[in-house]
Amino acid sequence: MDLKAPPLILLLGNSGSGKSSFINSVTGAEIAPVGHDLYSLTVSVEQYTHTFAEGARVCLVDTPGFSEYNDEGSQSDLQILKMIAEFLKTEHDANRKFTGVVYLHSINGHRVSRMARRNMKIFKEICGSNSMKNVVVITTFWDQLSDIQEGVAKEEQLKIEEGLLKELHDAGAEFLRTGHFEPGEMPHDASIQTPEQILSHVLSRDPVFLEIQKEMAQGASVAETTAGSTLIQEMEELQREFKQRIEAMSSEISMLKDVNDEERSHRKEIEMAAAKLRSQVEEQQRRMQLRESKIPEQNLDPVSLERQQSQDIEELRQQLNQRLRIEDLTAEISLLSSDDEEERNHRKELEEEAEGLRRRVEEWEQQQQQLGNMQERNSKACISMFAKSTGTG
Ligand SMILES: Nc1nc2c(ncn2[C@@H]2O[C@H](COP(=O)(O)OP(=O)(O)OP(=O)(O)O)[C@@H](O)[C@H]2O)c(=O)[nH]1
Ligand SMILES: [Mg+2]
Repeated sequence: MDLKAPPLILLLGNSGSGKSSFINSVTGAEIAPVGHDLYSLTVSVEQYTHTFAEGARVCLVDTPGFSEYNDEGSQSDLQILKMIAEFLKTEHDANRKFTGVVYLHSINGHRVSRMARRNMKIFKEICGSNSMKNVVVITTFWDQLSDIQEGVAKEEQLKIEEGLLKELHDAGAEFLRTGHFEPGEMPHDASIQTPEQILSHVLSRDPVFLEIQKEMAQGASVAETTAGSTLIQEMEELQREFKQRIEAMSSEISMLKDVNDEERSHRKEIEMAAAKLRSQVEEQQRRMQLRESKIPEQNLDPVSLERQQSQDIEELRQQLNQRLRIEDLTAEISLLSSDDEEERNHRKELEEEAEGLRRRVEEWEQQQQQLGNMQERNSKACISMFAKSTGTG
């Protein structure tokens, strides 16, 4: 082992938990790119060496964070784990152990999402139970809490709830609090420390190899490590859920199509009835006009004239009723048309969502396939190496 190499500190945590910001605060320089909102900024594993005033050095390893808020997972989570695992394997091969493994978690989030729980599980599996004494959980964003008790309660939940960070806490991992502070500014509560203060805690431990390093050193591919198989299992579970959702959406889409067909034929019937009424009204109008035009030529006696007038009144009444009926039918048609449009839009939305889900499932399947191929290649390489070393190849 290179005795001059500075102690290694690995930073892990969800995207946006503040890993890069932590490094920038310690080094006092904007060297690690910092993200905004929910977009992951760090895209690769990067090492930053910092020299303290007294000359000691430390190497901080920044990593891209897993998705936390998107409960549908992210296809890149698998690539991120692969990137981190491969870096850790290289460090193992160079006999470089980790003095500290830090898990950053924002105390300011609304709830611990399903993805955040999964990420905590993967973190525990990356470390393994033998490196717990080197693990430090740092909760960030304490500067943003108006009520510190709110953060204390959330931190307590992380420590005691099964499936969160209980195992780390029970195994003796230290929990520390930090936030953003201006240079020289001291935190508003004694329990909160600046990143620089925190780092001195982390540096006092004996370096260790992490579980995932040991697993990979024994020949496991990323997918075969405990953390890798948990991630793949979770993604398979999500794939199953997506497929179920696609099925449910498809049956809703075809139901909407049936309803639309029914409504279309109903609308056609109404339109035909309205057209028939309209032509009847036109026919009556024509007859009345014809009659009116003939009146001066006819020399009707008073009785015939009265009969003629009451006949006209009756026809006018009928015309009025038919006009009202046509108006009703026209209103019904336009109502049906607007419903139709709403349903068409709804169906379009469903179709688009289902298509998106289908694409993601396909992407995952491709990724898993690639991992499978990789595994196969690794196994073949191992067999051929074994054959060469035993002289049987
Ligand atoms: N107020 C406050 N803001 C923080 C804190 N930590 C991080 N931020 C902000 O949160 C955002 C994300 O921070 P990053 O340091 O990029 O987070 P990250 O963990 O490196 O994220 P990825 O690179 O995506 O994995 C940035 O806008 C930071 O300024 C904190 O403790 N307090
Ligand atoms: Mg980052």
